[in-house]
Amino acid sequence: MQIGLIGVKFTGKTTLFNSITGAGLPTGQGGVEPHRAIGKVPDPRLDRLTAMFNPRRTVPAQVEWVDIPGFEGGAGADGAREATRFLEHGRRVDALAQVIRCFGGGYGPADPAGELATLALELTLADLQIVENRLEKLTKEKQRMGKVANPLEPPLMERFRAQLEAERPLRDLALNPDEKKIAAGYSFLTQKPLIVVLNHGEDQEPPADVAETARAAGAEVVGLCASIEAELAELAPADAAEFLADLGIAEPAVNRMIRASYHALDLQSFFTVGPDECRAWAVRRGALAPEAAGVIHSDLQRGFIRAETTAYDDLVAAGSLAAAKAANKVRLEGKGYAVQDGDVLEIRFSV
Ligand SMILES: Nc1nc2c(ncn2[C@@H]2O[C@H](COP(=O)(O)OP(=O)(O)OP(=O)(O)O)[C@@H](O)[C@H]2O)c(=O)[nH]1
Ligand SMILES: [Mg+2]
Repeated sequence: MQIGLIGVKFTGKTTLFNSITGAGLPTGQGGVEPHRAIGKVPDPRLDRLTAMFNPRRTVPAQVEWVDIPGFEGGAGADGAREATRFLEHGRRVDALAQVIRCFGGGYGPADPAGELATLALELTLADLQIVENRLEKLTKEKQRMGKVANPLEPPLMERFRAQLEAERPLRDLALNPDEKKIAAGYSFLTQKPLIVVLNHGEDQEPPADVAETARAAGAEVVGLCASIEAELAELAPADAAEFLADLGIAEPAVNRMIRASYHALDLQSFFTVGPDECRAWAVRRGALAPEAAGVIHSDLQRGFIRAETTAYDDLVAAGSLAAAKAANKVRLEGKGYAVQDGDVLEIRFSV
């Protein structure tokens, strides 16, 4: 699963990318090629399990981040349309995280509402272009063959066109499974989950009106200060803890952003525990136990028998797996079990 950092130039995308992935890319330089790196998903529950099992290693869940070069937003939508490359990179990721500059300074006055509107317009126009091309093809097909291959498609594309012309994102439309299947073939930008990151100055609050507009468009909104996050990411753990205490917060703000992105991707975590390794694994929400087993190894999915399952809260309350078992909190779940966020699993299998 990939999350793309997107937005106009000089909003702090690369600064944030570095804080999330430790990539150490130069900032303030722009560039035209996207960068990719893996980022850990911070999870206090995994820290707690590590304290409980004292394993040889701890492995957090991971997602891939793509730092997409910024586009010119200053000239408004016309300027932005010249640079369509960022849209192509955006099309290839599973979710978009728009970084918006709320701090002033050397890059001129901040225009967070303008940045939000400009990107929304760009994504909408790009999707509209695809829908119109498709409708044109469908009309020709109808004229030539007397019918179209999939009669569901023309009315769906008409619905998409109306939605986009009203400047509303496609993610707002309720689609049935057949319609979802059709839409999936097009990688529509306004259908992707959107996280809006309001990058504010050191002593500022994120603008509430912009946050509200973004939420109304179905985005998850996170406020943070990327330069503070970058500083934090470079500190030794003890110094970082002191810095956080000074700020009066329990963890770096970027952690909230990573988790919001993880949720936007519709992912959840389950855990495996033991003396060798405590590990968090990313799996689709709603996944059944064999699919979760398959995230660990394909053999575990193929030969799945059952999953010994303990809810995270039950394990913590009991204090150990043995105590959880004694308290009847370890369940034997079969192939039809939908894995829940925080489940601690031990997969029984035979191949
Ligand atoms: N004051 C302040 N400056 C920041 C903040 N975040 C980033 N910057 C600065 O803004 C400049 C641009 O940051 P980048 O992270 O390179 O921005 P970008 O969005 O990757 O830029 P492009 O790749 O050109 O689109 C750098 O000089 C950063 O140091 C912040 O929260 N506050
Ligand atoms: Mg950059």
